[in-house]
Amino acid sequence: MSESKRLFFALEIPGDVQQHIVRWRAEQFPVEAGRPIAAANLHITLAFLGDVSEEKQRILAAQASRIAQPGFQLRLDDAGHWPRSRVVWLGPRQAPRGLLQLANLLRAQAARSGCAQSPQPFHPHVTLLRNAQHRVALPPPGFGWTFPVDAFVLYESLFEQGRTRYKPVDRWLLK
Ligand code: 3AM
Repeated sequence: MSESKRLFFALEIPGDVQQHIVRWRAEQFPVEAGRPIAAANLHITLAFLGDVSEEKQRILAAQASRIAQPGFQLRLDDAGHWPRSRVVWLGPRQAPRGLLQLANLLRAQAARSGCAQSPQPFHPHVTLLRNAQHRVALPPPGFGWTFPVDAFVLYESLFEQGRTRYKPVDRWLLK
């Protein structure tokens, strides 16, 4: 039997934007607000797949490779706190249509392949802090980073030496 991998589709955040975000995060949130996610792990999940066999990964990758849609600009200019999941996040005030279309398609393909999808509506976001269990003062409006999105990625979620690491395993261009 082949080994399964914990996988998800996501958008990358460019390295320079990751660095800007973590600097801004350190200024905006006190250390007790929650556990900061490492710069290299900042991403926007499009579809969580769970533990996936090699065979199912091949099917999902083949479906992903047939997606034909143009890239888009993404502006991250909103932040919030979800007390139930204890997450502080960064996201777009206005999600681009291309982002919603891509996520909907990947989530529908995943569901058809037997990867259960959350019934919650899709809220595109970058998780900034985890274990944010107390009320958090949110940054005043006025922040924001804009970047072009020209690809989406299949990541493997690994837990190594006490740390989570997201390893890109496949990548498709939007064009
Ligand atoms: O992008 P974020 O950080 O919100 O919360 C997990 C993370 O999302 C989410 O998948 C991303 C990469 O790990 N995730 C983990 N388990 C999940 C599940 N059972 C899940 N999303 C939905 N259902």
